[in-house]
Amino acid sequence: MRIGLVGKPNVGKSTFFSAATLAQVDIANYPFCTIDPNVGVAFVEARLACPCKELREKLEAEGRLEAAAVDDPRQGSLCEPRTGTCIGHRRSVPVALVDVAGLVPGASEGRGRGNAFLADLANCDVLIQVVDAAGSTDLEGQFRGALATTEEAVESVRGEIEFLEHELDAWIGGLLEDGWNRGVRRVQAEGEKGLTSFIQERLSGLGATSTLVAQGMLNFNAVHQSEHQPWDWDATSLHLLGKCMRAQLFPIVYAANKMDIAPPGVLDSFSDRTMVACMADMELALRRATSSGLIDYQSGSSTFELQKDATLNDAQKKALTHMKERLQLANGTGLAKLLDEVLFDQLNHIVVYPVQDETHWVDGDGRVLPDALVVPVGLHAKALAGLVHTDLEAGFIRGVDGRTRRVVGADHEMSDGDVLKIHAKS
Ligand SMILES: Nc1nc2c(ncn2[C@@H]2O[C@H](COP(=O)(O)OP(=O)(O)O)[C@@H](O)[C@H]2O)c(=O)[nH]1
Ligand SMILES: [Mg+2]
Repeated sequence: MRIGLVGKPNVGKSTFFSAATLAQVDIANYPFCTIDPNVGVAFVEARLACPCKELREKLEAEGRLEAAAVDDPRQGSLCEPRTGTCIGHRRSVPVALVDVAGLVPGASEGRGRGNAFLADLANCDVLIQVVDAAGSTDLEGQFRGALATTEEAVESVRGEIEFLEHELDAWIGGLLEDGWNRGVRRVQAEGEKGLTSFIQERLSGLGATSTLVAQGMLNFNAVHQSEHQPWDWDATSLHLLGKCMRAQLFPIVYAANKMDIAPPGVLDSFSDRTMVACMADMELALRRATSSGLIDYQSGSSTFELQKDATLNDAQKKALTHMKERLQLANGTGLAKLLDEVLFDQLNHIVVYPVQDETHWVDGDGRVLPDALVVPVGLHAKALAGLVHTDLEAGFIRGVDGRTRRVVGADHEMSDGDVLKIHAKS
């Protein structure tokens, strides 16, 4: 799972990236991460409470555990996450975030960072386009002199959105057009099935799966009108096909950044898209103030507290008071909200907890609920086993639901918050 941050220069991508990936992690624990400086780990809070909440309730009811102390730093959490944290049963899960710089006119034809830009993009499952909701910069990222009106800002954001879509469509359309006639004629005997597998092959470098391509074809067929056979489709048809495939391969959600200096009402014009108001530089400032022990701020919150023992000078106090007002007014910086929407609404992912012992919810070493995996909704139990270990998938016998203790088969569909014990031949 990789989320790409894209957009024209100077919209705040790197600021967003730094803020979201500030927590230093040992990259070795995150197989999806490379050591590239523009790839990092962001933590997103699971929507449902960590199952360690139920575990605590059960143990307390049985008189085997005292209630958590009022000053418990983990606020009652019992689990021992291998990655991320769990405080007050709020479990965080890791996702990879990529700062994809280099969107310039002609990027799809190799201009600017061209191929490096496309290579970064190819590995992403979903894109967050950071846009300048204040309209403070032009398409090249140059700062404009005066503050924009609402109309100007809306116009400017619209331009940014069209610009990215155009570059992506041109890139994917180009990959399809290349050798299209010869390629498609080759599979003509297989009809629609041959066509979709041909498209999947052409776009395999971009993460095209048969499901994604099939869905793209459905959308394409619903709007495409041509009497011609696929190998005779003209540039217009192929462009439309590229557009439909792009929407499947790279769903885009929007971070309307620089909300602190944006004119009012800009978001109203984009209610047909997933767009969240953001203040990336405030999130970065708040997280930095938290790591230097000045404040206590939880990402996603609309307020923060000063640390009791923090020594602040007047300027710092003033700046923090100002930020607090802004934050409350905006109901948060928007970054946590956006990542939550991307992961759980746009990508329809869930969080599941594989364990080795269905009674105590521990692994072989007695670690409580060590893993929280982000997976697509409905993932089969056997496929989940494969995510834990390839041997577990190969030797899969059955699963046991940690709550109901019911035995489930290989094709059991996982739901959000499930705890599952996996039995496999060793
Ligand atoms: N006012 C305001 N400025 C921001 C915000 N986020 C980033 N910036 C500023 O925008 C400029 C460009 O940011 P940067 O992250 O380098 O943009 P990138 O080129 O898209 O990576 C910097 O001066 C940031 O401090 C924000 O939420 N509000
Ligand atoms: Mg940057």
